[in-house]
Amino acid sequence: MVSKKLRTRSFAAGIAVLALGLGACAGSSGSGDGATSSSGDGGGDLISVGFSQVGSESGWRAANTKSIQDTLTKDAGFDLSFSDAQQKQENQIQAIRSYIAKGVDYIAFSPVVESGWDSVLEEAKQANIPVILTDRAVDSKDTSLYKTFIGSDFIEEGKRVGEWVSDNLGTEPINVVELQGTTGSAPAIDRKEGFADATKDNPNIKIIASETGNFTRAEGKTVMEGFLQAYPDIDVVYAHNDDMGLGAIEAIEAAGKVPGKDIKIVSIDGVKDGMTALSEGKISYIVECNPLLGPDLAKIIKTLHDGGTVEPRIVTHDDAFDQAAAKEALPTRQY
Ligand code: GYE
Repeated sequence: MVSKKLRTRSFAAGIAVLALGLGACAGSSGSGDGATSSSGDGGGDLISVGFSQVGSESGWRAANTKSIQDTLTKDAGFDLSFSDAQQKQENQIQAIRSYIAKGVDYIAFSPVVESGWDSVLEEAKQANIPVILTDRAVDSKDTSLYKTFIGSDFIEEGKRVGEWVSDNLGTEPINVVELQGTTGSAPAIDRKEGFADATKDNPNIKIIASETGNFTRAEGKTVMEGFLQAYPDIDVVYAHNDDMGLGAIEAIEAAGKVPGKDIKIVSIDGVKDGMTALSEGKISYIVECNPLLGPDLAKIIKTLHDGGTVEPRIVTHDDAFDQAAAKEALPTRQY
């Protein structure tokens, strides 16, 4: 699958990657390449951008939304239209269609699931509006339907959690339950795959149950309640994001067990509440997923607008934290 290949082709990290990703070539040839500018030469014109957000399901999403809204401001040269799809693909398709009808200069969106985007992306292409994928991937085979995909390497995130579990908890037999993200979403698919891959050769690790909690705290809690009833011998919870891990903590405590002792929790994101629970010993390990994509998105759009080109895949940098590292990092965390 083309998009899979692109996704696993990860480069070095962060800013360095972005610098590589953005080929500054204002005034270079390739006039047909994307950058539909708003009328005229656009001296003081704002660049209009339609952004379709997944929803407001998690702390990560809140930080991501804030980063985009705080960066794509009028002062910075953007006219941002923003919509929240409440985790529904049909709402996102509708929002994208409305941006096409409005004739925005650029469309950016974080696709709730991987499949089912070809026709609306084709419509954007026909309208000559460049599309930028942020945060999550699509599985469209025709990669000319979007200019670039910027975001984390989710397989790598799942792998890093799996490796930590294998090295630190898998030294004796353990039963793991998995709280998956939204069914069909790139981070749910990839984080599952990465973890499974990193733990498959350790015979001590058994994944005894895996269900979606839709990336929300409430659903994470409900699914964990079910797991606790069905399986008396859970050792580790692997949550695809902090919010579901936090929901699991509530369920574990309500069942009279101690999170971090009786049942260990590992997760992905590194949002404030997750990092706080980590520093308190309730979570054991978190791999970060950087939500601050606004500045990079702004740079990509400006580059395209100036006639430059961008790499088809731009991977953002993620750290990882154990309990001691979380204590140290918390005071200066931005989100
Ligand atoms: O990890 C989760 C959010 O797509 C990376 O979506 C994002 C994920 C994030 O709901 O908290």
